[in-house]
Amino acid sequence: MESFHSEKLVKELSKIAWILRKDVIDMIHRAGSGHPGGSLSAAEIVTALIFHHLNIDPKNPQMPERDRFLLSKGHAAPLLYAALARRGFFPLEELKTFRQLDSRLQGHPDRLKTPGVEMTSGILGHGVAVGVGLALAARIDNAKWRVYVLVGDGEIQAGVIWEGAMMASKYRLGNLTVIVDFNKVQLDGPVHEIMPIQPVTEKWKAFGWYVTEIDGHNMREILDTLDEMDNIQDQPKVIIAHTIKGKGVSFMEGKSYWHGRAPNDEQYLQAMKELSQAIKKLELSEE
Ligand SMILES: Cc1ncc(C[n+]2csc(CCOP(=O)(O)OP(=O)(O)O)c2C)c(N)n1
Repeated sequence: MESFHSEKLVKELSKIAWILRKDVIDMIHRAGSGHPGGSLSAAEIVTALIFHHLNIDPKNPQMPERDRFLLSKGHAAPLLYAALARRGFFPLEELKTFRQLDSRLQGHPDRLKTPGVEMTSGILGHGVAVGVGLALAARIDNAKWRVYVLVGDGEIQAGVIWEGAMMASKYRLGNLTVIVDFNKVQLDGPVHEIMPIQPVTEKWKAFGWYVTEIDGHNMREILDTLDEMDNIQDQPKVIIAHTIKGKGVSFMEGKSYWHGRAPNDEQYLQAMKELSQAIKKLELSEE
């Protein structure tokens, strides 16, 4: 696949993903609860969407022609909030209120509370079906906006995901793209042990979707694939993004223990040190 994205853009976006990881760890540590594993795994995907691919406007979050991004795996809320704040939807300072009573930034996303949040989520499994509804609405309105849904690999064990998948295929919803954060680990163990989803590519294909598999931490690949998906107009599309749960924090990587747990003070310092080092490394590679 030919890439039209400059090295500068790819590096800038990669760096933002790492900054969001620091935000996530900071928010969860401050709150004393939250979900680091599945937030860290999706950092590049969410960055590519919110900071580049989506047609959204932080000054006008309800702009009718905006693209819709649905965080179906709502427990990754800290990542979404950090991205929205850094993109200018609300003040960065507000991230400090994550999970506090009366904060706009609750433990799971609430579309009526937070600017830029398009779907209330946290109860897993609903994003694909909601995405189908929105994609049909866009079609009825003859509107150009697109719908993107981020789901977890454990999440797609839910039956309603596949009801949505059938319907998207029936109506050939070319304006709908699902991204599976395929980090191989769910709440309390490996996905393949709890309820295998493989062969995942074949499953989506059998449901009538256009499927592609990528490295979900490779910014250029993500950007190129999102562009490629725009060229496919006559069927729904799914990107299987291979990722690492807890990506970037050595002691969290690949561990279900870190699915929904806050680091203690010592772990927090270690995590922030590692993430800062990753950012330094990226910056040095720019020179
Ligand atoms: C319907 C429903 N059942 C159970 C839960 C509790 N829960 C929260 S996250 C999670 C695991 C999700 O795993 P996965 O989709 O792989 O998420 P990720 O690894 O990306 O964090 C579960 C079971 C929920 N939020 N909703």
